[in-house]
Amino acid sequence: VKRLILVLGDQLTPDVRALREGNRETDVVVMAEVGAEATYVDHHPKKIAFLFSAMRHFAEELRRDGWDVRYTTLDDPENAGTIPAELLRRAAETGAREVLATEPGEFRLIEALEDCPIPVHQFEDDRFVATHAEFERWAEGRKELRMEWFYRDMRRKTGLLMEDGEPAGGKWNFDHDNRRRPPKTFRGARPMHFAPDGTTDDVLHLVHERFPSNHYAHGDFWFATSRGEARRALSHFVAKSLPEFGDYQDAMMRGEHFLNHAIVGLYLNAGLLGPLEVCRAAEEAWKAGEVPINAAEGFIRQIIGWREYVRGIYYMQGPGYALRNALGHERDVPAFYWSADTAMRCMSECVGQTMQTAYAHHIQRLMVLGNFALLAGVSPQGLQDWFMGAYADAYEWVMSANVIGMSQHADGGLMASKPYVSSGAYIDRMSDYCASCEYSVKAKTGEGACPFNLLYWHFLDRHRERFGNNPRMGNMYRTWDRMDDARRETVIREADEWLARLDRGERV
Ligand code: DLZ
Ligand code: SF4
Repeated sequence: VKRLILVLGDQLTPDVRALREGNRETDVVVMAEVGAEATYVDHHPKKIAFLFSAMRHFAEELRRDGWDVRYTTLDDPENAGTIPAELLRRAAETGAREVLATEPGEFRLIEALEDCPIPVHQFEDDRFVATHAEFERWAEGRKELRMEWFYRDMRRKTGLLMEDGEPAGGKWNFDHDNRRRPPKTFRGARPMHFAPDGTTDDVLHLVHERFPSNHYAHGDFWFATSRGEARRALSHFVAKSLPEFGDYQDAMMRGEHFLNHAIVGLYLNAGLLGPLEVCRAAEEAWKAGEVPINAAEGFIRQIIGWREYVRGIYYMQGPGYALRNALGHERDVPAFYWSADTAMRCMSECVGQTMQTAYAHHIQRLMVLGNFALLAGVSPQGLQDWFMGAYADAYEWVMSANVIGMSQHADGGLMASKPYVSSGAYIDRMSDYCASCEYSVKAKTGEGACPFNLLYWHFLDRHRERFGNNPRMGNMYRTWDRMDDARRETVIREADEWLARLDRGERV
């Protein structure tokens, strides 16, 4: 009997579960570029172009491997517009009565497949180190979830950077060495660029016509769009950037969009690379003496530690997680998240590079874009939608725990024991942004005071009931309490005035 095998845009792996379960002699692969997936959030056109081009290249690969692939392009007049509707159309066309699917990375789509009039069997996606059951077993009965403990289990499970059952180099985590302040001249090797081929050109043209974004940039597309290219990008990173990746991992420099970051998250999350092949490449380079342990460990931890951990939380917590708003934050995402038009240099740099490249690194996301939103009381759901659209690597399974949990503390502390807030001083230490800002990072109040400084105290003050007794925040509250009353009043009044200007749509 003929069955359909659904392959989604982020399942571009030859041995993805549904393909393994299927039969290439009798089954038919369904892939579709659909309006519903391309518009459920305001995606960056480079994200859409990357996925469509990678999907088209992957479909060709499958055909070469002997699969019958029914591929629907976005501009196909028969295009039914959604994944379930495309499945029904292909079922009618082929006579198939059943669909094999790999579980999607978003509950929205999992539910749509469950509701599909034709039976869809959703197999667990096993392109990850930990299974759902394994994560749940690990999490069960723990009062607090902390990535570090989970990560050690994943090191033991994979054997990565392990020597006779002990962590290589005598420590599990070398992060202490990775938070150095960057020298002024710090640059980094740029990620490998790929010239668009004919397939990518077609897609770029289509995306330009159909998704004429008035904020995100279309031009200068250089992402890898096939597995072969993605592997070359990985090798390039390991050779050129990984040796220096560790030391200044958290640094931010004006006009330098990539520093020594790998820019493989989008390839990993779409399935062009697998987590273990990426980690083994880093481990091999360390074994060969080409990269120091702090760089290899820090990189591998992002993948088998953090990436697996946020995924585990998403599936364990269920669809309600993304709706949580423990701090009751309701402000709209400020307009400058789409325009970069703000006097705050850190924000204009991070938003501007996002608009340009569909990429920003973890500290730009967490300590600038996320930090500001948390301090200003922006809706976590609004912010999550923004992140989902802005970044080429974004899907809900990876974004929810990062944005709702880690960044916005909207899960009430499940993921992080204290909120990730900082004043301007942290940004100044890790970047060269403040030197060219219209605000002064040194000024705590008055004309030109850095908004991060004002809003930091505003945040602590308005959430005193929740955080006042948090031992990890004791120092912050003691500092606040030591200020005299008049000063505290000035800070709060100026922060309120600043927020009022933001709400009136003034340039801030
Ligand atoms: C993100 C995305 C976009 C923009 N377009 C498509 C598409 O047209 N067809 C498709 O199969 N997948 C697309 N995707 C990826 C899906 O949204 C993704 O599979 C789900 O969000 C689950 O992770
Ligand atoms: Fe950002 Fe404040 Fe520094 Fe300006 S002074 S770049 S607003 S941290």
